[in-house]
Amino acid sequence: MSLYLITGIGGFIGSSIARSLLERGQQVRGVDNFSTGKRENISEIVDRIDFREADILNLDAMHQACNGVDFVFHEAAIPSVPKSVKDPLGSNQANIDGTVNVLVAARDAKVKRVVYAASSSAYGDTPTLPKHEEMKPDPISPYAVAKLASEHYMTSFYRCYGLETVSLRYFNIFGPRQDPSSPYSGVLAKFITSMLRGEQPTIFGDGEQSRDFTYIDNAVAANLLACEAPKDQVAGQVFNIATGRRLSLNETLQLLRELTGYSGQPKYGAERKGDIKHSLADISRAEAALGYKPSVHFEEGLRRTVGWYREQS
Ligand code: UD2
Repeated sequence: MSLYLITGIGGFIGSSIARSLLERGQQVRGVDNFSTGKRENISEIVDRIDFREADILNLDAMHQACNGVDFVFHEAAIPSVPKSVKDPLGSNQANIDGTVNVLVAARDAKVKRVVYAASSSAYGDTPTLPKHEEMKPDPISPYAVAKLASEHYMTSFYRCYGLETVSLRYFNIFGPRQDPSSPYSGVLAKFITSMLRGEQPTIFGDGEQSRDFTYIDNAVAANLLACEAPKDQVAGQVFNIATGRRLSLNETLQLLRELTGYSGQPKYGAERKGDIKHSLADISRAEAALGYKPSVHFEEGLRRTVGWYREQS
């Protein structure tokens, strides 16, 4: 049995990793300051984990959290493109300074490996599709810059201190428990919950922008594989985690009309600043090095997600 630390355990992705580890009989410790995470995401598991309310910007708390830990999943972040455009300093602190704190604490505690929640936003709007890891990054938003900087810190800590790190570039992860309630929430959580309420969803731009939407179970599986993969294949490296297929928002909305029963039309608004047009991943590197294969395809993930939000409402 290993001890895993999850930063951002109250978040949608962190709490999903925690549940999966508990199902496998592993020991879980988690930290969250609930700036974006939610207590209800861990309410049903809180008595089976070692939970500490703490901010990743508190280095002492991170040192204590890393004590005795085998693996760290660093999921804590302020995860939003538009929020970072509005508040670049806040994004920089949480998404870069916070990462360096976690890395210093993990290095000092001699953690075996740190797996990091990187972002597809690092690629920016370069026209080449699909995006593969050898491409030169071209981040647009402060959020994308911060996520890319933290990837570089991951690699730097492997090179300078020998701390094994793996960066997983998530492509628009979605699924149950993703927070729909903030103006900065992920588009699918917002669309699904408003359509289930019979309310009109808003598309920013013409709706022809596309994403490689990735169901949460695929991301969780990738994280577990990233801990198990041999060091010489993964340490200090970056991997796309996605499905290798993209859909436009207009196409997605059509699928959601069938799944939610919402028959109205969307409202079209102004394009969002810092947004990118198309996103699609080449996942061959993750397949080869991690043995990653997306097991839940988009439509099935969407069906499960709509089912979950419907149960909640
Ligand atoms: C970026 C990253 C993603 C993850 C995420 C964290 C890319 C391609 N993806 O997601 O991997 O790191 O940041 O937040 O950079 N939209 C609407 N209506 C709404 C809400 C959003 O039309 O009510 C549009 C939005 O303008 C964008 C698309 O939906 O074109 C997706 O937006 P998002 O906020 O769900 O995710 P995105 O792509 O910024």
